[in-house]
Amino acid sequence: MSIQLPKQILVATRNKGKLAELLRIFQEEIPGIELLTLDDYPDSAEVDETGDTFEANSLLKAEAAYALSGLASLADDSGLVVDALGGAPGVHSARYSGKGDAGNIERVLRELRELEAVSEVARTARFVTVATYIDGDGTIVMRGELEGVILPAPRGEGGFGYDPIFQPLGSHLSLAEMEAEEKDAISHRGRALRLLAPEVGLRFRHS
Ligand code: ITT
Repeated sequence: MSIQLPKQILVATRNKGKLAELLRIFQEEIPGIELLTLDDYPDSAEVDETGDTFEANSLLKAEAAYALSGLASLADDSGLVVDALGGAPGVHSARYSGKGDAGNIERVLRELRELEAVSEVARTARFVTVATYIDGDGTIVMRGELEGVILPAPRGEGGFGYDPIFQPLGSHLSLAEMEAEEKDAISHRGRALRLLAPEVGLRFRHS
């Protein structure tokens, strides 16, 4: 029996922070695979994320990448789920304020403050990633979550997105105060990819 690795996988995200994490984690889990990015497909259209679940949007993005490239493709749909905000920003995390990461953070903190002005509020939240991989043999979907609390104000310069206001349970650091590898080891994205990678590895075995 020989093990044959594919030449290439297309990592289908336009988010630079996410891309860096996906490349780092996937490379570590399945070394020896060439990872392409959407920079290799400059004319690819942005995918309309019309689904109302992380699973639906992750699948839309993976399918679009696979249709575009014909290559094995990996997509990540993710977001921050804040209990006191009824699960918002959720699947709308990327464009919650329409004003980028800083605006998104501001909106979450403002909405929590407004609730706190009325009554006591739980600041519990979780990050969710649904990673979807598609090749000629079909689709693999894995979900990873990270539980934590929303801090009263941003802390740290690392990571991306909502990292400065998210403190994982059991940690005294925000995700933005951690080293990249420290975040990967516990993150929603790390968890989803560490579940996905062995399944992807199995796909490439030929008897
Ligand atoms: P692609 O669709 O091109 O992958 P996107 O940024 O639009 O990029 P999503 O729709 O999945 O991706 O939105 C995810 C948003 O959730 C992202 O823009 C961040 O605001 C937030 N997010 C996801 N993972 C995060 C993480 O690990 N740390 C901080 N924020 C994160």
